[in-house]
Amino acid sequence: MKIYSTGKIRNIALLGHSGAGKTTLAETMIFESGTTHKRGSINSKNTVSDFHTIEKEKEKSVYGSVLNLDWRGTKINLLDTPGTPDFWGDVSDALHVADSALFVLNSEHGVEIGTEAFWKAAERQNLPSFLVVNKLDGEQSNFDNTVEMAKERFGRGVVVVQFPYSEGEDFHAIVDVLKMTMYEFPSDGGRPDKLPIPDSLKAKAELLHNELVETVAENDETLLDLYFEHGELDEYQMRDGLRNGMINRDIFPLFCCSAERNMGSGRIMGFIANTTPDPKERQIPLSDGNTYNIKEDGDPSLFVFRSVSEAHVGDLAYFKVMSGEVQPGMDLENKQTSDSVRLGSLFIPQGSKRIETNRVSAGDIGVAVKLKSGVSGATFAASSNGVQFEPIEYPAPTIRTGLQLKKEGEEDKLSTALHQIEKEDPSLQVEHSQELGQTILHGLGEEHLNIILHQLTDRFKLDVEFITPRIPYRETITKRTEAHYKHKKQSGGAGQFAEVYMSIEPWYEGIPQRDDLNVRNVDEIDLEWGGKLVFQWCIVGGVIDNRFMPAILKGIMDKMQNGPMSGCRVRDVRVSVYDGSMHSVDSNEAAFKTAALMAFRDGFMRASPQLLEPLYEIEVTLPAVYMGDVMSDLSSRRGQILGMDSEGSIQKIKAIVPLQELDRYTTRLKSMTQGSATYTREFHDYGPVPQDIQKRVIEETLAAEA
Ligand SMILES: Nc1nc2c(ncn2[C@@H]2O[C@H](COP(=O)(O)OP(=O)(O)O)[C@@H](O)[C@H]2O)c(=O)[nH]1
Ligand SMILES: [Mg+2]
Repeated sequence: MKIYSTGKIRNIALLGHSGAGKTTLAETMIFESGTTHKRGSINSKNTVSDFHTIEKEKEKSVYGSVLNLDWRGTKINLLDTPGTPDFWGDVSDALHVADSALFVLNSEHGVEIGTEAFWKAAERQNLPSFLVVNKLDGEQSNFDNTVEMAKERFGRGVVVVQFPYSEGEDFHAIVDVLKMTMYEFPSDGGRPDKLPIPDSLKAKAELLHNELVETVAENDETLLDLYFEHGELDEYQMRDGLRNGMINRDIFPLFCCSAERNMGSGRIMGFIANTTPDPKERQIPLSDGNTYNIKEDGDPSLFVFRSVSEAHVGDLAYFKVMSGEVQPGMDLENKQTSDSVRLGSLFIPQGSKRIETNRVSAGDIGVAVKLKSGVSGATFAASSNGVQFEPIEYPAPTIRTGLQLKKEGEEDKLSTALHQIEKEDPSLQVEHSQELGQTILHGLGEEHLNIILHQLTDRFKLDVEFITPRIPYRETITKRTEAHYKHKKQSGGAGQFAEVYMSIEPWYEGIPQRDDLNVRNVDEIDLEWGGKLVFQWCIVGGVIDNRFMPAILKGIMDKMQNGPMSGCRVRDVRVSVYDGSMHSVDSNEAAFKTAALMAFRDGFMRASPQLLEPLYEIEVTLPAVYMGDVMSDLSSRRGQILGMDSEGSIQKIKAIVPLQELDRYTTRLKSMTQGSATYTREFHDYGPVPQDIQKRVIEETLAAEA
């Protein structure tokens, strides 16, 4: 296994909307570099990157994969990613370990919504980015339109390095305005001939060349001086300028290719090797808020960005070396748990394959087997090295579903399987909700959840199904009532006696004090399930002994956990206990607890109870043409529109929508917009449920209890 120095390594994330050609481009690059001898294709289901059965079935990427190739002495690691927001988890980790991002655009469609979303993510990570316009051989190819859209969305920093000689069926040559030459390809692609730029395109090439040089010069004072002095920048000055412009995200160079016909990938690999920043140049966030640069020497440290389990092998931890050199047999410490581990065999990943290696240098990507606690986000380093890298941030879920076993008896197996899947896919959240009595999966889209179901049935052989997830409703009251309960029981020996009077009222922020009561003690309780209980002790003259106060509070809390109206949690009430009586022998804690519970229940039901439902703030991003449909659908979902915004032909809608109306929303949105829209959501607050739904929920609870 050849070992590369850090300066000779490039980690490139391939990003872009599904179907743009990322996997095909990766396949073409590996082939063109001589790393593989057969070029696979999506249609023949034999690419290096899409090796999972489900990916072959769907003919598209579902999981991220790591490939590598050698381009004239530089090692290029390609982090191929799935292009739909459903599988965003593997995009997050690729963004985290890449040194630059290559955005693949489909010249038949221009900049698509997925691409735009990933661009924003790369921007948040401050990741140097460049672009390639693919599918220039496509019938509907429109290079100029694609470039225009890219400039509109990503700014003037997008600069053309290449344009096609012709597009569509006749695509066979690319004009390069950096090298000022034309590449003409044989009909089956591969190595091009270098030709002078034809006269007919000279003026255009000159114009774009000057634009490119000026953009580079404008972003670098030294280069600007040189440019003024000589009226030109040489190839090396251009490389430096482009690299610095990329690092500062001022410049986004744009290239051309047809991945399918194997035309153009060589030049892109050359650019990656010569010009894109190496791993040492990336500012990596640390847990303590500082940043870090990869170091070639020093104590070894590594960051795990993905964890996968494979039959017959066990857990595989994908890692990037952050300093020094990592070797099998080394003792390292997990910086989160302080566990000490000894590294076993190490490998270099190539799609589904792994090649064993005896060292991995700083900046490179490797795989460790059976690395204890080697979960995604973990830092391992020599015990003397205190470094700890910031964990990867995954997007918030947009969809949820209930999950249940079709027959009982496999609960443990299910829980182990979910635990494993959650470890491998941190974008999935598994919630065992005691409140709802359901297992709820939170994911990034219907396709994402379906892949989880597929794993559970196929890989873990579990007989499971999705069910409608219950809604975590809340109960509250809308007016004040007084309640009284006397608990009295005489059964043989010792009796039970307790009597309480309480005032129950809706609580809200800034509620005035009760002047009519003699408040002796206030307990302001932040409820686990949101909202508050304010408990006031207003007993005078010792009619109820202070020692019964906790039992009374407990009685109220018990009923709040199992609301009087529908069994849902209660929130936002103020209860003032102001009178009562006790018996010197028969009064005890249990009696007061019961009395308080009964009084609370009775008062609550007379205080005009109201059911509340969770509301989410959502943001939908969609092409303007679907605006009408999406808006009217939102209003049928009881949505309250907060605002609209537009960026070119892309629209954004912000709205507050009840969770109940969002449970099938991703699917509906997809079908309404031909898959071109995305949305994000965030919990907003609880709000009152309309009376008809309240009535139905109460009836359902009563029916379930009967
Ligand atoms: N005509 C044409 N088709 C392409 C090209 N690149 C990829 N494709 C096809 O487009 C589809 C999607 O490609 P794929 O590599 O899976 O896209 P990804 O989702 O970005 O990984 C496949 O059917 C490819 O064969 C290209 O340059 N030209
Ligand atoms: Mg793909």
